[in-house]
Amino acid sequence: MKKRVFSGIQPTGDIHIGNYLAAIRHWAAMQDKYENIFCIVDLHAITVPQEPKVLKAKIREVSGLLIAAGIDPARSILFVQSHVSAHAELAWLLNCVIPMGWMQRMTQFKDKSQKQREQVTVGLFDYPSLMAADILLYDTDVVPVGEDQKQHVELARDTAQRFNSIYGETFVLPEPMIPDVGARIMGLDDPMKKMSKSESGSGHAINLLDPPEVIRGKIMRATTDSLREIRFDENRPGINNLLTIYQLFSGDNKAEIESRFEGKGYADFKKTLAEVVTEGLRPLQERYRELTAEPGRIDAILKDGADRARPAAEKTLKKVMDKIGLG
Ligand code: ATP
Ligand code: LTN
Repeated sequence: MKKRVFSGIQPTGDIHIGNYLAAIRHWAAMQDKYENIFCIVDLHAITVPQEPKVLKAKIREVSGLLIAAGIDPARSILFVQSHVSAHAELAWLLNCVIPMGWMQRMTQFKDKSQKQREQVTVGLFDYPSLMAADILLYDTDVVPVGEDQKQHVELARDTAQRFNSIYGETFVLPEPMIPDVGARIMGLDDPMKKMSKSESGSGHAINLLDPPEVIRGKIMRATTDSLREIRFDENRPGINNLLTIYQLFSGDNKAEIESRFEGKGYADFKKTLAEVVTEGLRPLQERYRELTAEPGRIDAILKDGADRARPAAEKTLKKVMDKIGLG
């Protein structure tokens, strides 16, 4: 029996190389080893304001990018969260089990609510409960995510444990899977901040659909330091981040990379990095163009995905309702 993988991505902003290197790339590579479900989490997206037309278009764009990055709808289930109503229903039931104090400890809520101030919604606070529902509905064993989502996956696991201890064995306990390298890609304009879709600066993130000249411009302008040596060093976050991106796109090891750039300047290194990133993204961008040229293809894949996900989700929901004494 293969273990079950579940992960999600929000259809907001532009998908960037942080999402790709820490999450999407691994999802694609793991497909044969596991049984996979990947979800476009539109209900999570609306925890902050979204323009309806843009949201609709982004759902298709993200789905297309996942397929172009190698997620194979024949081997993995790919679907949109709001197409399976059990996600919202289980989130409510979990709301009634999760202690308020657990949610108050979530660092993502603290960060995001500081930026949003008086516009913060109850949905943003409740985000981790919906995420726990996503994971627990499918008897998930493994949740591959970037470092920033570790705390949320742990909350899902704690919630499963708490529910099981109150109502008896019900949920499988999920575990986060965080990559050793590249679990937290930093912004190019500010290497102290995580690369993020919701950050607006034009030099902040490299997006998967950026053309070569845009990629090159962003990398050439990336913040580094006034030292000269091109070496992996966590105390030098700018150059360290760029080297990590180089490492992941080239597949070379750290020693090889350091010796290749010994005695070279930052400008030379940045030019080579821009080429490696451009070449690394080229096949994905070509596949994306082909895919979006076929009208209706992505919608058909998403409908099929939801139809395949729904029975498992409804079965878990029914089991949970029975245990609680509902229905
Ligand atoms: P936002 O910053 O707007 O919340 P996001 O960029 O974090 O969005 P998500 O859709 O929330 O994007 O995340 C999708 C996946 O990408 C998750 O597994 C998340 O952990 C991972 N991820 C996001 N940003 C980074 C980053 N800078 N480095 C590594 N992984 C990341
Ligand atoms: N919160 C996640 C997206 C997400 C997710 C999930 C990831 C929603 N539900 C379930 C893994 C499993 C994020 O990346 N910001």
